[in-house]
This record gives sequence, C-alpha cells and structure tokens, in this order.
Amino acid sequence: MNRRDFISGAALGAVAVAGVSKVAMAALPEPAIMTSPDTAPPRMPDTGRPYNPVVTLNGWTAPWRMNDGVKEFHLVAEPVEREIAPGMVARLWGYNGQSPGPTIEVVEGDRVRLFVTNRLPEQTSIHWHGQRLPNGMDGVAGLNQKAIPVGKTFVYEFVARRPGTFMYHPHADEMVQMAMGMMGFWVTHPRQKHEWIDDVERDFCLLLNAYDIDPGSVVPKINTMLDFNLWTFNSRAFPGIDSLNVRLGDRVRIRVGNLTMTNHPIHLHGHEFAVTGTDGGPTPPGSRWQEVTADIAVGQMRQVEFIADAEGDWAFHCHKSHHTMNPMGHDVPTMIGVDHRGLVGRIQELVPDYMLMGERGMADMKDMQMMLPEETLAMMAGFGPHGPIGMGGMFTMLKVRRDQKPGDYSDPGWYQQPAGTQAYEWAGAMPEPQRFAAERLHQGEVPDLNRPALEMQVRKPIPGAHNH
Ligand SMILES: [Cu+2]
Repeated sequence: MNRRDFISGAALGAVAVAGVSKVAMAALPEPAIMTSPDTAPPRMPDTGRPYNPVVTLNGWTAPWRMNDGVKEFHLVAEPVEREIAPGMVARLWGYNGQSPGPTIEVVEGDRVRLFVTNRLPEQTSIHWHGQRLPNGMDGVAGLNQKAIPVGKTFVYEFVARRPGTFMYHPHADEMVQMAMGMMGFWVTHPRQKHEWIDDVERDFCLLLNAYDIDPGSVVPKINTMLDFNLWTFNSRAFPGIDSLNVRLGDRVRIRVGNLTMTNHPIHLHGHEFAVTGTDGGPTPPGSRWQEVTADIAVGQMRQVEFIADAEGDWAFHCHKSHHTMNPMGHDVPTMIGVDHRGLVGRIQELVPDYMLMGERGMADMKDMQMMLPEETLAMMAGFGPHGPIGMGGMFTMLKVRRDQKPGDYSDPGWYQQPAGTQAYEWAGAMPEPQRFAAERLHQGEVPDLNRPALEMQVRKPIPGAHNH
C-alpha cells in the first residue's frame, strides 16, 4: 500500500466507522513557518478570487489551500524567537515562527477555515477581532468555546462577510499572551469594485505592539500594565523597521492596528492623508478630511490613504516622544541645567564606569557608545545620511522616489536633496538681538545669566489669620 492509499483508506474508514464531518477527516494543511523577520514581497493569490495583495512590514502573508471551495489556513500558536532589531532577539510567543503571526488575506464572501494548533505551554484561543461571524466562532474562551488545550487543534469556520482591516489575538489568558506577542493582521479585500474603496498601488500593514523587556533580558515581563519600554511596529523597533518604499505619484494605503495598552498618534511628514477605513469598514468619502496625524486608540484599526506626491525620505512615527525611544528611556532624572562640574571625577573614584548624562539635553546619547548588556538596544539609534537620527521604537520612513518600479518594495537608499533645498548653516553677519531691549521695556531689567540662580520670595503668614 502506498502512502496515498493508506491516507484515503484511513479517511474512508473514519467516515464508515465514526461518521465524522468532512473537516475532521481531511488531513491538516501543512503549517507554513517563517524564519526570517524580513518584509516578504506581496503574495499574489494563486487560487480563489483575485485581489491586490498587501505588504506587511517585516512580516508575511500566510499561504492557504483551497479545499472544495473553502480557503484553509493553519495557524500554530507557539514560542518564537523574534529579532526586534539587529542585535536583539526576544523570546516571544507568536504564530508560525514569528510575532506577529502571518497576515491572513481573504476576499469578501470567501468561506474560510482556520486550523489553530496550540504548541504553547498553556491553553489559548483566537478571537477574530472585528469580524461578523457565528457566535461560537468568536473565540472568547469560556464564553464562546472551550479553550484550546495544550497540544490540541481547533477549527474555526466562517464567511468573511465585509471588506476591511481586522486583527486576530487570543482571548484566553490574554494579558499574558498579548504581552508575549500573540497577534496578527487580517485583511478582507473587496470582492468587486466598491464605491468607497479606491484601488491603490501600495497597501501596507502594521500592527502596533509593546513589550517590557529588561536590559539584558530576552523575555517580556507579562505583568506590566503601563510602563512598557519597547514600542514596536510589527514587533520591530527602529532601526529594525523597514521603510515604506513607494513610487512618486502612487496612491498609498497604510493599515494600522493597535494592540498595545495605550493610544498612538501616528504621524506622517510631507503629506496629508485621509482616514478611509476604521474598525467598522470603509468610511463614506463625504465624512473624510485631511490630516497629518491619526490617533489610534487601543483595540482600533485605521486605514489612511494619500498620494505620495513629494519625493524624499519622510519620517513616519508615533508622536508620543517616549514611543520613539528604545529601553533606558525611563528612570533617567532630568539633568538639564544642572552643573555637574567637579562631580564626575569624585563619583568615578567610587563608581569607575559612571557617565554623566543629560546636562545639555540627551542628544549626545545618540552617538554614545555605552557598554550595554547583550540583547539590549541603544536608546536612540539609527544613522541617516546626515548623522544619527536619534530615534528608536515606533519610527520608520516613507521613501518616495521617481524611479521606484511598480511593485518594487526594495529600499532605494537615502534621498539626495537637490541643490539649494536643504537647511544650511547661516554664515553671514549676526544682527544685534532686539529682544533684550524689548524685555528691558516690559520687565524693567535685563536678564542677567550670571546672577545666582535661586531667588526666593517668602511671604510670611499674617499673625492671627487661619486658613485651615
Ligand atoms: Cu505611541
């Protein structure tokens, strides 16, 4: 008996004896495992309805198999090693070899079957965030189904009913499992031309996630509620996040989902965008307005769109300044204006490695070569063509180029500013500052930078007056 005969024989036997469903008797689709954190090129659909695929930054789209008109995926929940940025590999939990898991791409009206195998050390489940589906497929362990025990595979089946941007994540011990990186993106493409959905040349996905990983450690702290120290796009921190590389004139869509514990005002330089889709689907064109920052609350998805009509390397980042920092951004006292002269040498007698930080701001830390524990990212990192960028975390760039080929997502390198279009150092004469004279008029004195810094006015209590 060859292998095929054996399998079909076993299947027939199962039908004859147990009368189980066709699903149970079909062999599981082989799970695809991704070992690279690189951005995979768009996966063109080889079966099923056609669509224009998305690109997941530093991620990939899951393959499927068609089984009797049903799109079948196999997700494996498991411990993974995820490179957060070159030099730092974290031990997370994820799906199919990475965190986030693979992006699921289907078409409106598709019948979808998802096999979920649990290779974690504890039970799990998957909630299909934002989908319309039968109640028993919604994935809240205890409420809609039993949790998936360790070592078991559960099957979810539903029709992808509306086009849009969705996410998936566990709804079983989710504080732990999401802190460990279990989440993924889901895109349902429109079945036909939709009056509220434009065709785009570039369609990017990024999931906002956050971790608390102590310097020198590789496993996230799962009980952290607020004080995360790694802010990431698709579990990557700048300079580990690929840039969004597009051709001049492209219509670009960026889909963002937020599975951190706080909101993120996502900001794009050099262009205005409109929010063309939310958790609930595409927005009516009459409701849209142009902006440069979209705040994305916890649990929300947003799609923004714009025409990339300005060449250059444009920053794209969360506007909370601590979210564009890597670890060590916390617990550093504010030292601006504090005079340390003479102090460093005395401390170094006691603590030889002592370094002075921050008395003129913290920009110096961008190029500071400190001894960091292994597996720790520099607080501000990434070099541009004009020096250190001084960013980490949720930061990357939109690179718009005239000669970027359609469908080419490779990094075009740094933008060369045309002559005469870059900020430059003033080398001419300095006029006498006028503002000191103005201040003298208003305040009756000139600010004297050499006088003692502290001057206190003490108002004595008035005897007999009791204000309590
Ligand atoms: Cu943020």
